[in-house]
Amino acid sequence: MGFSTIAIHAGNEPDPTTGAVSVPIYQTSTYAQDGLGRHKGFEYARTQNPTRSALERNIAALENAKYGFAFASGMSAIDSVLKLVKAGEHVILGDNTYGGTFRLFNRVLSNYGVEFDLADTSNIADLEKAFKPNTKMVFVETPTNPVMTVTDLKAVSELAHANGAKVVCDNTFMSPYFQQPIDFGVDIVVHSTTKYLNGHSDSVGGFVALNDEKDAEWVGFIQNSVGAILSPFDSFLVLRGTKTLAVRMDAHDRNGRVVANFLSEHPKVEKVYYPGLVSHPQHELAKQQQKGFGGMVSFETGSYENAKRVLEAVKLCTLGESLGGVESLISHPATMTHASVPEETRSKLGITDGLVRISVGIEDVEDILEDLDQALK
Ligand code: P1T
Repeated sequence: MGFSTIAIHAGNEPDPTTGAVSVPIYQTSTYAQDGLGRHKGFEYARTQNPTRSALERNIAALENAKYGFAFASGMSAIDSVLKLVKAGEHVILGDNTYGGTFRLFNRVLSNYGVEFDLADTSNIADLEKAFKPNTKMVFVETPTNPVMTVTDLKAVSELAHANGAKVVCDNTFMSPYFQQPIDFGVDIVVHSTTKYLNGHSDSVGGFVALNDEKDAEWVGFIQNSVGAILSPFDSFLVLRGTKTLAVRMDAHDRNGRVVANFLSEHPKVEKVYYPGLVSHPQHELAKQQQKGFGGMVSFETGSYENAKRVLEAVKLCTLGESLGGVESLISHPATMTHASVPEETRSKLGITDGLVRISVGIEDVEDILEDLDQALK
């Protein structure tokens, strides 16, 4: 079956009691039981909820995974996956991830004895040096937030598996429509469903997709034990979102390419970060591994003052955190999404004070270009 067919039908069976074509929002905290130890498979809504289960079947299918778990946010999904790692074990974290992911390792997990080191996962030789005897996991984002570095998922998976470690890929920027990491050997996929999967900037959520039965059992156990579950209403919203994922991603990709090309020729722009540009250092790899390039584009304006002027002059684009919604959003990574990353690391990666990130929406692209042009001028 094709991607759109799966997106529209997986998990979306007509409701067994009423025939409702759209999975209802089961807004209940508990379920009547027929007798002691006799129930319909639903005991308590932290543990099971039919709306959430439908979404879990849906996104797991889109990621070519057997198991899926929906969480209250992307961060709680990532935190739950990291509960597969024990105190005294080591994780290699990509040196450029969403700032919140770095903060989780640096300020939270480190207090519980989880060791970690940063490595440039796009450089296999660099990554190889980071392995230790107690390395249990490699965590990558590709393309990275916000400088769009692409990691070879097949090469990383082979290297990690040879060293007895699992690979986790944060697939938020691509969505399963453009990239299915499990097909390249990745063990676990995580998402912030807040972004493209939901797609309408009206829900915060996260997702974990995986194939290993034992790990899935543990992630499910953590989901129930810790309780950072996605609500029935948010599950409904994301389930509605994924039905149009393919058409939205195609539109983001079309506009993203046009905006990246426009910026790369603009006299006020020093550098553009977008894997769809032939000038991108991993353009060929991106073409092999991704089915599209998406709508995330970052660009260098040269200084904090220039960035501030652009960010405050835009009229159509909204200045704000987040990405992946139908509307264009523009942000300043250094002071917003990546403020928790030390300045030294930021400047090494190119997250300068002059860097601006745009989540290109699906408005008419001429209007986005006109807005960016007047703001840059
Ligand atoms: O915000 P939340 O749903 O908890 O997701 C966290 C997260 C995880 N992974 C990636 C790649 C992300 O980009 C994010 C959140 N990012 C933003 C809010 C942002 O503006 O970049």
